[in-house]
Amino acid sequence: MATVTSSAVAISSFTGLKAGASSASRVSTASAKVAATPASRLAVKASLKDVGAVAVATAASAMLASNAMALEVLLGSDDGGLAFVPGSFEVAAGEKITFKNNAGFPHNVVFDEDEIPAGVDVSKISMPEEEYLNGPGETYSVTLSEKGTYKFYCAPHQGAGMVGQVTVN
Ligand code: CU1
Repeated sequence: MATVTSSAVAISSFTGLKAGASSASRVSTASAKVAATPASRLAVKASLKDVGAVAVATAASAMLASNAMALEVLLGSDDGGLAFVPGSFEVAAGEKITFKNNAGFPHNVVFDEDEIPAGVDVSKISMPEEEYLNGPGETYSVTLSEKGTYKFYCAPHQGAGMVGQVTVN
């Protein structure tokens, strides 16, 4: 049972696909358990590629079970890396995306005005460049309604490679 729980957590945080608030709180609780046992966390990471297909299937079922659509992206990887996790992902138009401080903060989320669909106002989807999420667990949420590919970055860590991409379908 413990193994199943760990896998489910890894799937949720790495694909960012999940549905609803009840799912979110379950992930938080289980994340803490995983973090407390470094060995199992490593094992989960190592198996991520293998469970990728399962992750998609699980997320799809969860979404069918709930109309609430939301996706969570971690700011900073569990090992302290300056990255969005996942760094590249897809959402449905109108699906809420929540960026959540995980490690290595302060972070922020700024969309690149030259790398978003035509007609989208970059100031309406970005955090201000000089505004940061400073505390653990702080979030920034955005909903994208125009289909296309959007690129974004963390202003303080762009130079360190903290960039991401989302495709809205
Ligand atoms: Cu950052």
